[in-house]
Amino acid sequence: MDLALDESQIPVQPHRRFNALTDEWLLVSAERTSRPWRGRQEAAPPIDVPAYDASCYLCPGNVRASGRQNPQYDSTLVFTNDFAALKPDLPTASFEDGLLLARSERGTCHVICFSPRHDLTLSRMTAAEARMVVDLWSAETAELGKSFEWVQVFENRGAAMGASNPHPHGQIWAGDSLPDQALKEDATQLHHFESTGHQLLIDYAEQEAGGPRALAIDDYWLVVVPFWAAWPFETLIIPRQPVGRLPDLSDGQRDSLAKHLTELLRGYDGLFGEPFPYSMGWHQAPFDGKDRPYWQLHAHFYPPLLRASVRKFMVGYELLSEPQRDITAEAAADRLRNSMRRTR
Ligand code: H2U
Ligand code: ZN
Repeated sequence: MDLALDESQIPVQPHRRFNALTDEWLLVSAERTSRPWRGRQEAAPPIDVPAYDASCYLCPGNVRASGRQNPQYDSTLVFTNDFAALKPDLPTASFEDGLLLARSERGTCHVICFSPRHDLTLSRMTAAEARMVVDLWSAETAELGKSFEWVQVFENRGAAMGASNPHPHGQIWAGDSLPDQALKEDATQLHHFESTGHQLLIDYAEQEAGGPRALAIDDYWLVVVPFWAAWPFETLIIPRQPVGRLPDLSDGQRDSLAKHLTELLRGYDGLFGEPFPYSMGWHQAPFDGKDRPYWQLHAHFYPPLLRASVRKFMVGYELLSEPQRDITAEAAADRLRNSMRRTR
């Protein structure tokens, strides 16, 4: 028998949820977190980080691995990654032989420092300081969008996510092709726009506003644990008006975003009482000269921790079949909302 449930009746027993943004399913098997864990424990993040570290390649005035010297910057800094994964000056080339296909990819990689202070984190910045990061993300996007189709702004924070240095920094990679995640979101957003005349994420934000997964909301933004979250404390930040790209954000939207960002990140840090590792990044409309009214700007936060010092591994079933999560999105939202309240 197939029962049509209303939302409050969604079972805690194993079920699958659909990710409308990527057109993928995931398995939710709540209440497995009480199982014993004898595996790897993440190292506690370093405490007593100094405001300036002479051996840090991001601190003002220091010399990087390439031998280049950072200026004595006093707010933010951008430089081309000394070990860039993408290079701008490449001849286009391709290789094809039966099922084997390869194409050259032109692009560039920037490193951005959020602050000269080695010991700060985005979570502990004032809203005014975080606003400078929002402005930097936007300016970099506008600049790189002149030359490249896809501009990926992101931050890896914490050793658990492979960040190489505690100095607050992020990266921007820009390239000529739409990567896989972009292609999936492009297709779902286009389909939704063609069939309804609305942006998919505007409709989604409308549906989540004030609901059990909403973490914060104002006239400009919704912060939410998505219904389809795969990582334990995954979140989405969505502007509530149509916005295609970071440079399109108004002054009011930027100020509000800076406040939401710091509040969310402090909530993350408060969850287990330690700096919370994560990968975050912005998805925005491609820059290929085409009109993309169906694209809605948004940020994904993918933190790996399930419990203090215990990370969720996307292995086994997740790698071979589909993602699986151990606590419901609603339970995660409750805990994160409470932590945000405590740390505000
Ligand atoms: P992550 O911490 O997210 O790895 O970012 C740091 C980046 O900084 C990394 O991509 C670059 C690395 O290549 N880097 C430099 O460009 N110059 C250096 O002197 C060291 C690290
Ligand atoms: Zn530093």
